[in-house]
Amino acid sequence: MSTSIKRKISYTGNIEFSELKITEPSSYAAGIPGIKAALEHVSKESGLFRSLNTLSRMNQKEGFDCPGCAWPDPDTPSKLGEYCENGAKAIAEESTFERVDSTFFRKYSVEEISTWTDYQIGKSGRITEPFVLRPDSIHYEPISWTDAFQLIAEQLHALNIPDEAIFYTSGRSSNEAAFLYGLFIRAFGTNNMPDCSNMCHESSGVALSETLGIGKGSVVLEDLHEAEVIMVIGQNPGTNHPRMLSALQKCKENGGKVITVNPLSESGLNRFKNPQQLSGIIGRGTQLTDIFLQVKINQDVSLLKLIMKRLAQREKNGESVFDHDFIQDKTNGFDALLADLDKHDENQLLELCGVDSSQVELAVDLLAKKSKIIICWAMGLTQHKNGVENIKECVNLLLAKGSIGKKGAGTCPVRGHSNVQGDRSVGIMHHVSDPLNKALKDVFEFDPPNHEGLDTVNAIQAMRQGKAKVFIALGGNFVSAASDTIYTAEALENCDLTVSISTKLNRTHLTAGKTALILPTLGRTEQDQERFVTVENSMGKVHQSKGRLKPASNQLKSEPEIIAEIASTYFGESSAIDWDILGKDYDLIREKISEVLTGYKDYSNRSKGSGFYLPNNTREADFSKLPEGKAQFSICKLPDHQLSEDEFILMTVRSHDQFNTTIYGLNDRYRGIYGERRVIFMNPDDIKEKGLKPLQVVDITSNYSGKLRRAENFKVIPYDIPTKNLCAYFPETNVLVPIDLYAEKSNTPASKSVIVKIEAKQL
Ligand SMILES: Nc1nc2c(c(=O)[nH]1)N[C@H]1C(S)=C(S)[C@@H](COP(=O)(O)OP(=O)(O)OC[C@H]3O[C@@H](n4cnc5c(=O)[nH]c(N)nc54)[C@H](O)[C@@H]3O)O[C@H]1N2
Ligand SMILES: Nc1nc2c(c(=O)[nH]1)N[C@H]1C(S)=C(S)[C@@H](COP(=O)(O)OP(=O)(O)OC[C@H]3O[C@@H](n4cnc5c(=O)[nH]c(N)nc54)[C@H](O)[C@@H]3O)O[C@H]1N2
Ligand SMILES: [Mo]
Repeated sequence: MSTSIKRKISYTGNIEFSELKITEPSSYAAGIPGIKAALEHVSKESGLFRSLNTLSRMNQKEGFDCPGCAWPDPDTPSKLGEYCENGAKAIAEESTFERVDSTFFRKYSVEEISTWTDYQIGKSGRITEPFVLRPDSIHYEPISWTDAFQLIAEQLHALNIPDEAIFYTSGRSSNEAAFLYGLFIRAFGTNNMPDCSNMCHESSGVALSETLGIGKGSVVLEDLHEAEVIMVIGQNPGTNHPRMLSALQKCKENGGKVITVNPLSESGLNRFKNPQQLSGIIGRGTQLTDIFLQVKINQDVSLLKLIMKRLAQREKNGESVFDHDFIQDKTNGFDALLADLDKHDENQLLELCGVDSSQVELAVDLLAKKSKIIICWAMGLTQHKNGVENIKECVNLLLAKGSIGKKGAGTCPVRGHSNVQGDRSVGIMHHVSDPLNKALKDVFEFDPPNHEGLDTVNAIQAMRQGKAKVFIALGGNFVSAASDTIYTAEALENCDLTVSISTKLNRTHLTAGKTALILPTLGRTEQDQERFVTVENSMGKVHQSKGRLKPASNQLKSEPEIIAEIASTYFGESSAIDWDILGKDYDLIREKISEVLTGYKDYSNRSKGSGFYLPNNTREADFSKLPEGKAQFSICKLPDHQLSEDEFILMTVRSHDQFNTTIYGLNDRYRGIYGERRVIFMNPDDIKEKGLKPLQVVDITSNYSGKLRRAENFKVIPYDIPTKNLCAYFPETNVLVPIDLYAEKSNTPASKSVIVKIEAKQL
């Protein structure tokens, strides 16, 4: 074996500024600028005709599932194609004409590519064939598929125990790929299956399982149309789930009201001009938010307690507010909740949450009278130290109002990646599930490991400490997505082998182990012979997805094929499972899924057309699996942030032009930012108090557990954000998120509450 060199990799890339232009934040979402932006992105990347043809297939019954978010499709999609601006950008990104081929890697070393920004790296294009980075080299070079699989098998066999391998999953993989991957990993002998969920809705999963008995939401799309009140907390749907705006619009048309809880007044939640309606193009659009509660970062528990305290007070005054029959029959712990609310001081709660008392009263008024209430939430609640309790507090409100298990009411954690929920449902999970293990043993005749595996945070620690030596990723961009970029990069570089099954080049390919492989795969939009795959949307509906475009290269393999070949090369003749056949025949994979898991009967057939819903106990108000067969109220603590005079609390969010670590462009149109990502949003009073000026250049530092972290070069943007609160984009700010700062119970990195200081840059 060749000697291993230390490569000189930049973990963050170029931090120079580009051309910043700022305007007032947009007063509405979508409309003509949305259509224009969509067309610009698609025609630049892959030609206008090809793109329009592709867009018209998106989210149609015979088409492919949008590789963007997991928002469900209506049963009768629009003839125009059920897509949105950001879905169009996701397609453009995948169907680009740019290519990362052997010429590209001969020209650029990993050292050089690492100095580029994530935006530049992503724009390099689609990967055309398998590549290897040898221990003594700084250039990827082509390798045959057979040799690549052989290399993986050798390294896996060389481990002392299976737990020295880590198998990451991002959320774009189909159910078929994810099931096969989980099957191989367990047959190999480990539960080390960190996935992007760990950084995302893990807090929701934990909170909902403990309180309602299922780690998923309870509503379906029609419930949103019927709801009397929808609360949107800690979520920016205008950018991240644009098609949700149509559902909010329908709710409004039916007389419903929308309460928004957010430190920022996000344009997408204000006025919405639906691009698929004439009135949305030439009219004024629909005002979505009725009541805006501008909460301070991570003070949602204080706000929700205040709302419930005032509701309880009304009840004491003789108003009928809570659903006592539901509380009596279906829940546990309501009296304790009331007693806890009594202990809290109204003024303290008001001060903590920072919301105007009269605004809170408007919300209380509405909630008191209505019972068809839905709470939608996303990363603004999950990515805090008390992420799990944030969600439990939402469940408290819904339970008290009897807003669970009935039409037009319930929980709506709005998922991220298009199939993150499906991947979990079919077995990507670092925890041990006894029923799953038993079923796998019955169907496949092996003993799955019955000890817990590693999640994302713990997997990084294990690689860092040399306890894990092989890292395999089914999609994603681990180094840029995970917290503490430098720490995570060093952990990956510590591995003997890192393998990325990817569509496009990203930073994780550069923070490579001693040896690294890139295995290129088909994207969601591309033809996979005549096969189709299936995915599960945010509301638990499983349906098929079939790509139509010509693949980016004739050397790509599908994800199931790659996984099957890794497995068959590793096991050779010694496995009872016929991996080669499974890798070819997705109907057979689906048959096996239906034998192992409940809810997938007649899977292939039922997934055609508009698909089928998986069982969901909360939807039926069935809590029989919980203690005493009841849904559980929870007592949640107030978050405790002791900020010193010069400290701020920073939330790291998405701009309008990115999908996680994939940067589509440099604009954040709704927030009025153009041409630059290294910006920090700050309250004008704080800017003044610190003696700073708008657009001044600063560094952001965090000092957690005695370790100083620094993100350099950000321009200060005066913005309507609560004082002592800051906002900046990830992944640029992930260097600041401490590896050991994560949510209790779910281990989700607390990337929305990083304590930081601002240092004016000496230029
Ligand atoms: N176009 C596009 N679509 C996407 C993605 C993308 O990157 N681009 N990512 C996908 C993925 S994986 C996910 S998980 C989702 C993410 O969807 P979101 O969760 O909407 O994404 P974020 O940008 O992280 O936005 C968090 C929102 O929460 C608010 N917030 C932050 N902290 C707090 C808080 O303490 N309290 C409250 N009440 N609000 C807070 C922020 O102001 C912001 O509006 O989107 C999915 N869809
Ligand atoms: N600071 C901070 N950090 C965060 C967050 C935050 O809000 N703040 N959000 C977190 C969240 S919610 C999430 S979900 C994670 C996301 O974490 P990841 O899922 O790991 O990251 P992505 O950026 O979505 O991954 C993009 C890469 O996936 C590959 N890819 C795209 N499509 C496919 C496909 O069809 N198949 C395969 N095999 N590969 C494909 C491409 O190579 C692309 O470069 O990031 C988390 N990190
Ligand atoms: Mo996510």
